[in-house]
Amino acid sequence: MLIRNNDDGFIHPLSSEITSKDAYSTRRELLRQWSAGAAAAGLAGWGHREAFAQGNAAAKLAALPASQSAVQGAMTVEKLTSQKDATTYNNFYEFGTDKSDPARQAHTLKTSPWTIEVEGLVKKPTRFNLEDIMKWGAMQERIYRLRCVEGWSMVIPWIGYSMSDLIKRVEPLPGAKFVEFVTQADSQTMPGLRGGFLDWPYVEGLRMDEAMHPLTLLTFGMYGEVLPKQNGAPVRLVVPWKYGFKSGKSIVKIRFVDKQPVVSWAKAAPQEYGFYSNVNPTVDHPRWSQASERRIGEGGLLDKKRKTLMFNGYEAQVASMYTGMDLVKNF
Ligand SMILES: Nc1nc2c(c(=O)[nH]1)N[C@H]1C(S)=C(S)[C@@H](COP(=O)(O)O)O[C@H]1N2
Ligand SMILES: [Mo]
Repeated sequence: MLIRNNDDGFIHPLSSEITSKDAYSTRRELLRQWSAGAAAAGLAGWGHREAFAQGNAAAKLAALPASQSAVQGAMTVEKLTSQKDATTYNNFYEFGTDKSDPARQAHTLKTSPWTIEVEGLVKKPTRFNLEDIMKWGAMQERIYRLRCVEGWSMVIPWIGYSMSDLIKRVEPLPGAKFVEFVTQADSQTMPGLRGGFLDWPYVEGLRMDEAMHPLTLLTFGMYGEVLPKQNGAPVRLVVPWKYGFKSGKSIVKIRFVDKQPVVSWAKAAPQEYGFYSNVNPTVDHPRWSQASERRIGEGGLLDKKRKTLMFNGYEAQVASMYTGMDLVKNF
């Protein structure tokens, strides 16, 4: 069945109703349209981001080749958010709390050399070079929605491999029940560390089965290129069925632990941000509803809203991990 998108007349099939080959060519077409139409999609009121994009046109990022992903749910065919929007409207509190801060300030982040320390309940705790880690899985492109807890969302072609590839490689011990992700905290290069309400470093965590889920992406790139600094270079997580803050950027440590880690947002405001943070439109944030979201690039200031889907639309793939759990209590 062909669905007509009311906003722009763009026609796209439901991913469940097409073969993956069709999905891929449709996706290619999307990519083509996206690159052709990115400038035209620029919206009034977003001028500072336009200015940024123009001012930094010279900052070319390296291409990151990737193949099509066969993982279920990774082939969502939806109109992509423009690369400009995805790289200039960001949350990365280490570089400031305004959405335009990371794009303006993250250029100071030093991403090379980069190492990740694998610690805790693993066979052999080791510090690895990014270049080595990048070889532990086949780079795949995956189109995931990312929904921020604040009520906006984007559709981004990420590049990486399943976190499970790394986990298998480092051989966690049976006692490892959770994985903690510690991100970079360098007061020399990250102006946001001086102020702010979060304890640094920014820490996130997943239960082992969540971390092992094939959709959980250890992410090195987006839009065919390595990650821009404001999007969490050189390596971040993307957990598509959880609110955006679970997807830690610029990871420096991966720690296997036996107890549920104390994660940054839950520590800062435990009534507002739980450990699980699954996208759940039926559980309101204490200060706002989570029933709908604004897709960045759609409607702009007119604030067109779309209904937020359970598990951000990945219910078929992930719901079974939470059977028997009270998702209102475990928010
Ligand atoms: N280290 C770090 N990672 C982070 C954040 C942050 O402030 N610091 N913000 C999170 C939030 S709230 C969101 S919504 C996503 C946004 O990712 P994007 O800006 O690349 O879209 O990154 C997440 N990862
Ligand atoms: Mo967020």
